[in-house]
Amino acid sequence: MNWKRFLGLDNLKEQYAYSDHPRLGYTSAQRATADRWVKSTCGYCSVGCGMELGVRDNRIVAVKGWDGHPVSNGKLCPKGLAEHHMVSAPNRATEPLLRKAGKLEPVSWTEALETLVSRFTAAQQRHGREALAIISTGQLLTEEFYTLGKLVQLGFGTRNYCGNTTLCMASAVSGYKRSFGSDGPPGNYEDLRTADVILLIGANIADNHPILCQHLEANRDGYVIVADPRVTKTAMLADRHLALKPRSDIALLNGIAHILISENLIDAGYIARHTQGFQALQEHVAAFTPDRVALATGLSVEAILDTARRYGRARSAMIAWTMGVNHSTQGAETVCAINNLALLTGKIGKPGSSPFSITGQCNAMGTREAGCTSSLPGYRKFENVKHREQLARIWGVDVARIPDARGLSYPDMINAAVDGQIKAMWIIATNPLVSYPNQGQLRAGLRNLDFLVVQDGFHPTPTTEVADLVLPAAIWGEKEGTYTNSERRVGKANAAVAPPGLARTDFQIFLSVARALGCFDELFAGWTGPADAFHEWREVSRGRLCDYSGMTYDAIEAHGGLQWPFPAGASATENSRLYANGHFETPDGKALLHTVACDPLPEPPDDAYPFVLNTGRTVEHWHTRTKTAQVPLLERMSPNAWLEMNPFDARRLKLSSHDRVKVVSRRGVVHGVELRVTEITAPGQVFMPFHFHETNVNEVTQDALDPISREPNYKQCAVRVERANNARS
Ligand SMILES: Nc1nc2c(c(=O)[nH]1)N[C@H]1C(S)=C(S)[C@@H](COP(=O)(O)OP(=O)(O)OC[C@H]3O[C@@H](n4cnc5c(=O)[nH]c(N)nc54)[C@H](O)[C@@H]3O)O[C@H]1N2
Ligand SMILES: Nc1nc2c(c(=O)[nH]1)N[C@H]1C(S)=C(S)[C@@H](COP(=O)(O)OP(=O)(O)OC[C@H]3O[C@@H](n4cnc5c(=O)[nH]c(N)nc54)[C@H](O)[C@@H]3O)O[C@H]1N2
Ligand code: SF4
Ligand SMILES: [Mo]
Repeated sequence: MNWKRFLGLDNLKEQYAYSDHPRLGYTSAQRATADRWVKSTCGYCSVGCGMELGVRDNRIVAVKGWDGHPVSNGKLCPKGLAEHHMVSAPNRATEPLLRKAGKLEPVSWTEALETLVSRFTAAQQRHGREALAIISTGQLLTEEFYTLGKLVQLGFGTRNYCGNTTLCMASAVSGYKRSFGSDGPPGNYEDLRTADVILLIGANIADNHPILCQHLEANRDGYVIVADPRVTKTAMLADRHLALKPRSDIALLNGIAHILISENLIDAGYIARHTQGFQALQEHVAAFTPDRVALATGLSVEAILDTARRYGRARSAMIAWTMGVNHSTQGAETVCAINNLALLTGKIGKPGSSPFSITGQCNAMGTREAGCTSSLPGYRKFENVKHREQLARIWGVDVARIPDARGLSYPDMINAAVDGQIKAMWIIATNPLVSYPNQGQLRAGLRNLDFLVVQDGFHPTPTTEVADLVLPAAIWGEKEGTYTNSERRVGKANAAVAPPGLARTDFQIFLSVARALGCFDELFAGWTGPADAFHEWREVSRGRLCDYSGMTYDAIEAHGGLQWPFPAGASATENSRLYANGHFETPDGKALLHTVACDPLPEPPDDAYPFVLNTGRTVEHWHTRTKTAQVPLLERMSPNAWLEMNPFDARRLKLSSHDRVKVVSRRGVVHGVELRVTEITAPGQVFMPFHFHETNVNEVTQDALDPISREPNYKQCAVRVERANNARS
């Protein structure tokens, strides 16, 4: 299979080179004559491609791939290639806006910052410190996360700090912690290039991590298996597609474990030396016979046996997953069931062998490493007194100021706002009024707040529009710092141009807030730029799993990124892996095998709501489209939302392609969606992308949460589909 041709990556360079953009006021001739090129890292997804930004007259006029970059070697996907178009888009936020008499009015930064501090502290004085909640993102720089974490935990003194990463990677984080004692993806992209068998579970990399396909393409002999209920582009590229029933992954994984054990395809020595819990797992999976698993998953016994045998017999095998696993009330447990397979066979920490979470946002990893959300900086644990003491020492503060338990998770904050416990909120670089599940509950929470600050690079967005205060932020291309990609590679992002109007980098905004709050001298004395935060963060990470202590900005740039752990003297070119020595981050150094039960769907289909609704993405758009809707080429390729339905169901409902339908759940309705009748989606299931706020699928999704990770179950809810009388109904 020629992946590049299939994905249309063959001729993309040409298309972009010759597409003029009159609205942005320049032509391709001008673009070809960029004055200078600035090296950077892509700011969309977690693949972390290297790129060069062509600059002329304080505009990024072109983008090209960075030849020889270890991740992307000169290639970029459609979003990356068009990334510069959104930087100078007309709807960038350019000035602070404060709601006065119901209307957002421009104000000075001084007034904006004084208002933020006085309203936040007033809410905290009246209702307790934890009445203030902060929701951030996976899209800031690590230096910004580190700074914000200190500001929130030590400056404002609230533990209620979380991010959109809980809508995304939380299940992977919890699963890693439960199996291995720490967060941290063990493998790397080299595994995609070298593994004998690659099992992708609920990961549609052809749309969502396109440049990873290049690594698979380079793996001439690798056998690719894709487990996804939908016939995604990735499934079409695979050697075998396991079109399993929604959320039957646990049955499949337990079934594979059963076959591995019963056919003696396990590594008994590894299990004895490096794991705990084998006996219980063996007893638990005994019931998951191929016949029963076939019934639970809808797959053939042959497909299940073949998958297990290939995985077990391979010299090296990788299991990579994304949101088809994480977006579930059993997300964390599914991750443990994946980790079980790697541990049973000893396929971890070796070339080509790893369980591997593919991250989502460009720097979701950075907030996991350095933020203060679900753990303390440097993967330290809130509940570990030694960890708190270490941090207190480095920061020069009393240990009592470092919380001994995490605060509320993002969805729990929304629920607490509905209940009246959260009174003030600061939302940074996320757009919940499109992306949060069950929008009705979110609106009820936001309505209840006394004060809402939204800090975004764009305005208006559905979320900035309801804010009391909008802070205009610089975005990718306008600021400097680091992003960590899925394979723990720390890449450098650079400022190529100045931000528009009065917009400031998030880093500078956090320092200004600290000054207005009066904690700058205590927490950030002498800091002027992100390099100061990076310097301190390196010390904080020293000796930890995510050790940055040997890194410098120059070395990161020179090598196209460095993978942690990177203590002084580490190799810049060797691909690093975690747990190569079989030692895990648990008290006794052993990994834990988990017994995972198959729970029913939180909202099974029934007569009134007969379809299982699956939601996700398409290659052209980024999340809530604040960015990609500004790029005409991407908009033209994917101008509106659609609902995929199998011909079998369409015939029954007397619907055809391009009909307008409404999607109805117990929580809400999406009106006027275009129907696509296609066998991509199986009978009884429908699929819709979540990018379009105009037809927002999150009006109908459910906010059932994983009890461990608190991640929402975005991938399955029960709906019915009806013909719409017109586009609005
Ligand atoms: N173009 C583009 N790329 C992106 C993004 C974007 O918005 N646009 N977002 C980035 C982010 S933040 C993320 S998190 C990643 C997400 O990347 P992916 O996880 O690849 O994206 P999704 O489309 O949300 O979901 C992946 C697949 O899960 C499948 N799935 C649904 N239910 C199940 C199930 O029960 N079992 C299994 N095995 N699979 C199931 C869906 O059919 C879908 O194909 O993409 C990143 N890259
Ligand atoms: N139904 C359904 N819903 C989903 C998902 C799904 O699969 N299905 N996926 C979920 C997942 S995995 C994710 S990650 C979320 C993503 O959901 P969101 O985080 O809401 O999506 P984005 O559009 O990336 O929002 C980022 C916001 O930050 C702004 N921004 C960009 N760069 C910067 C910056 O440097 N500084 C500041 N201050 N602002 C900036 C952008 O303009 C934008 O408004 O959606 C979740 N929602
Ligand atoms: S694959 Fe991801 S990191 Fe690479 S260019 Fe595309 S969006 Fe950017
Ligand atoms: Mo995500």
